Amino acid sequence: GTANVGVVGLAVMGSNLARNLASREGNTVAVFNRTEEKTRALLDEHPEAGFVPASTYEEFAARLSKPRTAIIMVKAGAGTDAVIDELLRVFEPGDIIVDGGNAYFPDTIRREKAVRETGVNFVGAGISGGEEGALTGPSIMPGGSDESWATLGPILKSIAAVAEGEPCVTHVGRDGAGHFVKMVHNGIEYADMQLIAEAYDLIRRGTGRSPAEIAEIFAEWNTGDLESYLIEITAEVLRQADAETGKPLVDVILDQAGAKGTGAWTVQTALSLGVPVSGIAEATFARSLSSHPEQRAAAADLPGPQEPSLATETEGFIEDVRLALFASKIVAYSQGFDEIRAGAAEHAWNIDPGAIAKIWRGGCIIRAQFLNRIADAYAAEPDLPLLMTAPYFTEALSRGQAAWRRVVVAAARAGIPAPAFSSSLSYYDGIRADRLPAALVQGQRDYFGAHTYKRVDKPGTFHRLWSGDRTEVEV
Ligand code: NBP
Repeated sequence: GTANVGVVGLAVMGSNLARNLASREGNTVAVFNRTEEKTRALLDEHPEAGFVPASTYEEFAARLSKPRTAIIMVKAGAGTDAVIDELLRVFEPGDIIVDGGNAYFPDTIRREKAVRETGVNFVGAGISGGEEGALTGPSIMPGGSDESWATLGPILKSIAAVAEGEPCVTHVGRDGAGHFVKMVHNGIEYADMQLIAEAYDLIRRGTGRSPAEIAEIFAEWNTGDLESYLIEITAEVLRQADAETGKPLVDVILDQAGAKGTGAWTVQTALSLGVPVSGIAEATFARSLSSHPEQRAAAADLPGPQEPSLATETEGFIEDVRLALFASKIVAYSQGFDEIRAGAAEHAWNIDPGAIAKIWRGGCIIRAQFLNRIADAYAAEPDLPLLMTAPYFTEALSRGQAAWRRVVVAAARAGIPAPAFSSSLSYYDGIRADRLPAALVQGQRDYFGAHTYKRVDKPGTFHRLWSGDRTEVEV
C-alpha cells in the first residue's frame, strides 16, 4: 500500500475531508466512492492532492499501508452499515475503521461492539463545521478505544481546526462517546440559534429597528461576552438584502425552520437520562411549531396584544435583551454539559468536560470565546455539579438578573413568543429554589397511586391511607 489513510464516500463532506488530509505533510490519501464518477471527478478537479483512487473495496484495502485507517463519510444509517460490511471483508485485525458521519450514538455503540469482535477497531467520530470546516479544519469528537486513538490521534490532530494553539480534537471516551458529544453539540447549537432569533424578534417588534440596524447591534455584541460564530453570521444574514425584491432577505425567507433530527435526539436522550435540557427542547419545539402552517393559519385569529411596542427607552431595552441573551445562553450550555455528565455516568465514559469545551473553540458551529470560560470553570473544579454555579457564570447571572426578568415580562405582555428566554429563566428559578411544589406533586402521586413520600423531618418512606382514615403508615 502507498496511502496512510483512506476516505470512503466522496460527497461534499468526504471530498473536502480527503482534500484536507491530502494537504497535510506526510499524508497520502486513498479515495473510494460507491459511484465511481465521483471519484474520477474529484481526481480531475484536484490533481494537486495526489489522491490514490480505488474502484473496488479490494483495491482500496490494497492501496492502504498497515494498519489500515479508513474514514467513512457516507449518509448516516443503512449506508454506514453497508460500507462497514464491505470494509470488514477486505480489512484485517488491527486495522481501523472511522465513521465520521452523523451517526446516532446507540448505533455507534452497536457497531463498535460488532466490529471489535472481528479484531478490527471501530471509531465513531463526530465531525462538526460543515463543508467549510471539513476542508479547512473541523472540530472532531472521536470515541473508540485507546489503542485506536494512538494511531488515529496524530492524523486527526493534523486536520482539525486550531484554537489558541491547540488542535480541536480530543479522545472523548470509549465506543459511542464521540457521537454522543457531537449530538449534544448540535442540541446546544439549536438552543443558541433560537436564543439569538428571539433576541432579534424582541428588538425588531419591540423597538421597530430594521434588520440592517439589528445587524449592526449584533456586530457590536460580537465584540463582547457574546462573541461567537453564530452571532457573527446572524449579523451577515440580517444585513443581506434580496436582489429581486429589494427587501431584507430575512423578510422573504419562509418562516418555517427545518431540522435533520439531531436536536430531537438530544432531547429524547435527555428525557431518558432524566436531565432537564429545557433550552434545547424549546428550541427544537420552536422549529416544529414554525413548520405547521395549517395550525398557524387556524390560530392566527386567537386573541392577544396587537401592535407590540415594548419600550419607550429603546437603548436600555436593547441592552436588557443582550444581558438576557447571555444569561439564557449560560443556562443552555449548563444544561448541555449536564447532559454530557449524565451520559458519561450512564455509559461509564470518562469524559473531561473542560476538554470538550476546548475542542469546540474552533472549527464547529458553536465556536465562541465563551468556551474558554467553560474550560476555565472545569479546570478550577473538575466535579462542578452544574456549570452555571462556577464563579464567572454566577457573576454574569447576577449582572443580567434584573434585565432578564424585565425582558421575559415585556415579551409576555407584548405577546412576543420567547420560549427559550423564558424557559431558561424558569429553570434558573427552579434549580435555585429552597422549596419546590414537587412536594405537592409527590403528595398527589401518593394519593392516587400509593407512590409513597419521604419527610423533611425524619428518615423513612411513608404512605397515607387516603381512602381509609388518612393516617400515615411507614412502608
Ligand atoms: P451525504 O450524507 O449526502 O451522503 C452521500 C454519500 O453517501 C455519497 O458518497 C454516497 O455514495 C454515499 N452512500 C450512500 Br447515500 N449509501 C451508500 C452505500 N450503501 N454504500 C456506499 N456509499 C453510500 O454526504 P455528505 O453531505 O457529504 O455527508 C456525509 C456525512 O457527514 C453524513 O453522515 C452527514 O450527516 C455528515 N455530516 C455532514 C455535515 C454537513 O454539513 N453536510 C456536517 C457534519 C457531518 P454515492 O455517490 O454512490 O451515492
